[in-house]
Amino acid sequence: MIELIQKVVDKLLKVKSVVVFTGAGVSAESGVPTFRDKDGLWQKLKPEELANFNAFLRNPDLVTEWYSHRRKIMHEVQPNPAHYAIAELEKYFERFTVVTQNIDNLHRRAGSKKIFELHGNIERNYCIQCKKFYDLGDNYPDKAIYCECGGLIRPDVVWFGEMLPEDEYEGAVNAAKTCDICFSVGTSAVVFPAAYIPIYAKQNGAFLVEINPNQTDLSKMADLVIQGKAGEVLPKIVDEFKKRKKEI
Ligand code: BV8
Ligand code: ZN
Repeated sequence: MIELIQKVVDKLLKVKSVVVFTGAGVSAESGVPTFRDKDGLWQKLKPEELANFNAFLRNPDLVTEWYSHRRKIMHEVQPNPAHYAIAELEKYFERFTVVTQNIDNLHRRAGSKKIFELHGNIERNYCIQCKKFYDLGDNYPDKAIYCECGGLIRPDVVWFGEMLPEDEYEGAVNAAKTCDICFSVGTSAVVFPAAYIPIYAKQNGAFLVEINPNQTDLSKMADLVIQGKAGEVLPKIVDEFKKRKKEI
C-alpha cells in the first residue's frame, strides 16, 4: 500500500486542480449504511419501492418514514477520518472540488468548502405543490407531512428517473473536465449520470485514483487502484503529502 500512497503523493505534489468524487462508502466508517454492500440499504428495500417519485405518491408514509430514519442516523453520526482528510487536503490546492452523490451533509460538517451535491441533501425538504422549503430540524415524522397549501412535503434528494440539479451537475462536470487528478472514493460507480464524473476526468487527461475495498466498474479505467477503506487510506495520503510538502 505504501508504494501506492507514494505514487499518489508524487502526483499530488505536481498538480494544481483536484476533484474528489465520493459515494456512500466514504461515510461507511461513520456508520451510515451504504446501498449495495451486503448489509446495504437496498438489500432490505428495493430502490424502485422507495427512491422514486411514484413510490412516494403511492406510499408517502413509508417513504417519509424511511427518509426520517436515514436523517436520524445522519444526525447521530460524525464525519470520519476520510471526510476530515478530504477537508484538510482542500487547503493546499487553489482548485479543489468535492463532488458527492451522498445526501448526508458529512463533507460540509467535516469542513469541506467547495462541494457539489449531485443527489441533493437530506436536510432540505420542500412542498411538491408550492415548492416552499421546510427545515424539519430534529423532527423525524413517521408518516407523510403536508404544507400549509395542502401539498405533500418531500426530501430535496434526486430520486431515480429525476434530473440532477443543473448547476450542481454542470459545475461538477466542468471541474471533472479540467482537473489534473480525480479521486473516486467509496462508490460502486453504477448510478448515472453521476458516474460520468470520473469518466469525464479520465477522458480529459486526469490521473484517476480509485479508493475502495472492492473492485468496481471503474477499476479497470483507473490509473491507480488502492484497495482499502477511505477512512484508513485518505489520512495516510494526506499525512505523506504534508510531510513531503515540508521537505520541498
Ligand atoms: C436520471 C437518492 C433520467 C438519494 C439515488 C444513464 C444516464 C442517465 C441515467 C441513467 C443511465 N443509466 C441508467 C440510468 C437511470 C438511473 C441509474 O443510474 N440507474 C442505475 C442504478 C442503473 N439514474 C437515474 O435515474 C438518475 N436520474 O437519469 O434521470 C432523466 C434524464 C433526462 C431527463 C429526465 C430524467 C438519478 C439517479 C439518482 C438516484 N438517487 N439516491 C438517496 O436516497 O440517497 S441513488 C443512490 O446510489 C445514492 O444516491 C448513492 O449515492 C448512489 C450511488 O451509490 P454509491 O454511493 O456508489 O453507493 P453503493 O452502496 O452503490 O457503493 C458503495 C461503495 O463503497 C461500494 O463500492 C463499496 O465497496 C464501497 N465501500 C464500502 N465501505 C467502504 C467503501 N469504500 C471506501 N471505504 C469504505 N470504508
Ligand atoms: Zn405548499
